[in-house]
Amino acid sequence: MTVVKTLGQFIIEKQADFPYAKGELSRLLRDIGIAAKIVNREINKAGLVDILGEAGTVNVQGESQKKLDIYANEQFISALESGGECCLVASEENEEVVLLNSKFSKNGKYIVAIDPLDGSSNIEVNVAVGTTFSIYRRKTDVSEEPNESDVLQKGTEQVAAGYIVYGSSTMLVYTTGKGVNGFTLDPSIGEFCLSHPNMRIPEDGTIYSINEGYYTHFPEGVKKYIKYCQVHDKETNRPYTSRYIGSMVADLHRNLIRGGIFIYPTTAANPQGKLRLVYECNPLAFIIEQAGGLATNGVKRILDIEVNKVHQRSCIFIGSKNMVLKAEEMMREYS
Ligand code: AHM
Ligand code: MG
Repeated sequence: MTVVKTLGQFIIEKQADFPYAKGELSRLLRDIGIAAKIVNREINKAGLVDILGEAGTVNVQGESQKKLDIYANEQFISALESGGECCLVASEENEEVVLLNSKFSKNGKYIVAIDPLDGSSNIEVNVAVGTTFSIYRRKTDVSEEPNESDVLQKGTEQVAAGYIVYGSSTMLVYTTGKGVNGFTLDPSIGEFCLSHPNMRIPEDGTIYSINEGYYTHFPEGVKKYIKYCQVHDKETNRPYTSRYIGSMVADLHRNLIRGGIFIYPTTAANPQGKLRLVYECNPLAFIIEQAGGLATNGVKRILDIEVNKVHQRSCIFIGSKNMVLKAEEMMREYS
């Protein structure tokens, strides 16, 4: 008989890794898992119930429509607020940080940074999307009101991080700094079940993921690396395969399992890079490092970058160790 281990069971079991833990982080992770299931349900029926319209417009039933990214934002925030362990949320959907004021959450010890629905433009065409999240300890004292300064912590300060990929099946992958584990949602029992224990990213991969449409504006080092990926060389399995979904979580999830590199460099439209450091790059960098890979901005480790703004952007080179090292080498040499 195959024994199924649910996310809830796994989290409780892992609490033993933290002897002084009171279960607060475990409850917080559980709350995120609950919101993920609700968001997943909505994504699955998106094509059926006509909620794909622009925010603020009215659907045929006369109800006001919400885009799924706004819906997802509300679901995660409300799950965190009722869960009571998180006092403040920084979200891609909110310009300002959101204070959670319920009786329990205002004393919560944690803060969460989240992109509730990354790659949301892909929903209309039935392509995978994702959620990324980071959990930090609150820095302000409980006697004060938590504020933006609580979010301005380096990636190395993350207590836990993860992503959810809503794909051909829905998966939640997370780390608390002791390896990476992946759970697949079994819709028949409504639970995330451990399906990918102790995930490791291959040190060498054969996939490179980058939007080559912006090629002419890439830094010289990136152009050289792309050319390197395309050159024929039997020994290193080149040319590599190019795969780009346009949902960072989905691209990264595939590369984590198969081995590969994802790059979003500086471009003309995004001279600092497009992706957001706090809730997109840092959680994924934590996961990938914990799985044995690397994440840099071309010269510096992502997790060591100073955070000055909640919505700060960064360029990113992330994935299999030897591929990221090679790309970095080219950035040093040519950019
Ligand atoms: P979003 O947060 O507005 O959805 O943008 C983030 C997404 C990533 O998932 C993806 O890798 C990237 O934007 C794609 O951007 P581009 O179309 O410029 O390649
Ligand atoms: Mg995003």
